[in-house]
Amino acid sequence: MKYYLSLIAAAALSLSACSQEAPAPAPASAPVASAPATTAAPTASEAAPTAGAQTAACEVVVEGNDQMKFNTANIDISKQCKEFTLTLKHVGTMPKAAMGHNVVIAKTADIAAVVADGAGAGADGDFVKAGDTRIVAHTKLIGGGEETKVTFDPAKLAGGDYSFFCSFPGHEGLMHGTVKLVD
Ligand SMILES: [Cu+2]
Repeated sequence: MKYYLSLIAAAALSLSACSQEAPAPAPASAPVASAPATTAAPTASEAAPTAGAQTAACEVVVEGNDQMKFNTANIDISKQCKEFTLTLKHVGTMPKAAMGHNVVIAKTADIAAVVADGAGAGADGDFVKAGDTRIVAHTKLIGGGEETKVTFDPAKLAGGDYSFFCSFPGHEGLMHGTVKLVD
């Protein structure tokens, strides 16, 4: 009985505390404010490894530079991904006409033909032949400081040996890597 009474008293106290004045919620907001702070920390530390551990997320950021290099040689895509987004960042400063980059995904065996046919499209055509069915996905051609992205269905990669590469004439030799579906 004593227990019940004290419960009721506590309830009454908290009720009156809540309904009466602002000071009651104020201390409550202090722990609330610290909660996002603690969740923000792990989020930030998760973000860092994302560049290397691409399998976890259904997206990847690939950087291209003025030295005609991508910053990765492998893109692993989880089979769980319904769609996959590839972001290309040109971290250099050279213009598109001189050092433009794109990312094209096609079968490794088709790279040479896709690049050769893409050359005719010119920079304005992203060095990609219009309607090229060998291409699974490709970004626009961009210059230094620019960024672009493309989203595609990873199921298209099933059962094949695929690569990503830049189809700017002369770049593929240095700018290519594998694209694999992983568990
Ligand atoms: Cu390039």
